Amino acid sequence: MRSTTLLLLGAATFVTFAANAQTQAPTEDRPTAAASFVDLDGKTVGSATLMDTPNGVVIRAEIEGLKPGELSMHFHQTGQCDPATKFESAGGHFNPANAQHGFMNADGPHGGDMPNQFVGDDGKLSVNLINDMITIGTADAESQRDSIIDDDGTAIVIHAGADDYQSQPAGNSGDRIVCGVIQMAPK
Ligand SMILES: [Cu+2]
Repeated sequence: MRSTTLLLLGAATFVTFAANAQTQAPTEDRPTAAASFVDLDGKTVGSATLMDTPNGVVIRAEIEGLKPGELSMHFHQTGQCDPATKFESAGGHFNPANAQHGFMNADGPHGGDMPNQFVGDDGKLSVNLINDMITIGTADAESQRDSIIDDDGTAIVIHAGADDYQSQPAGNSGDRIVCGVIQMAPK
């Protein structure tokens, strides 16, 4: 009799613990990632943090030493930022869905497309946006989000000019001037 009571108590404790873990899982287990940006001289000019959410990836970034005005920023398909190649090493836009480039394109956009950004007179860019086409977790068929964490990595590339949101393949956005490789945060 006594041992049965103890067993029941043990089972009840376990059930309570399991229920708590399940409630907390969605926020605690969200993956995060980061990037360190370099310019064409290979100098570090800023950093970004990426946070997965149920609705896309929040990107926060601080970059300095830029020319004031409008410029563009995309995810590119390869996680290699080699200044010697003028960041051509990062490949084309992240685009596993084989869409066309641009928010103005009925057959677009690329998963890596993002809105233009503005650099202040102090040469600093402060980014806080959500890209709802991607995930840094597992690709999600239901939401049609593709994971940017793949075999050859992914990079964020900043171009010298604004994206016109329609020209192929990259919005006529000018030279690649800053690049950062996405690194998964350790678990
Ligand atoms: Cu680009």
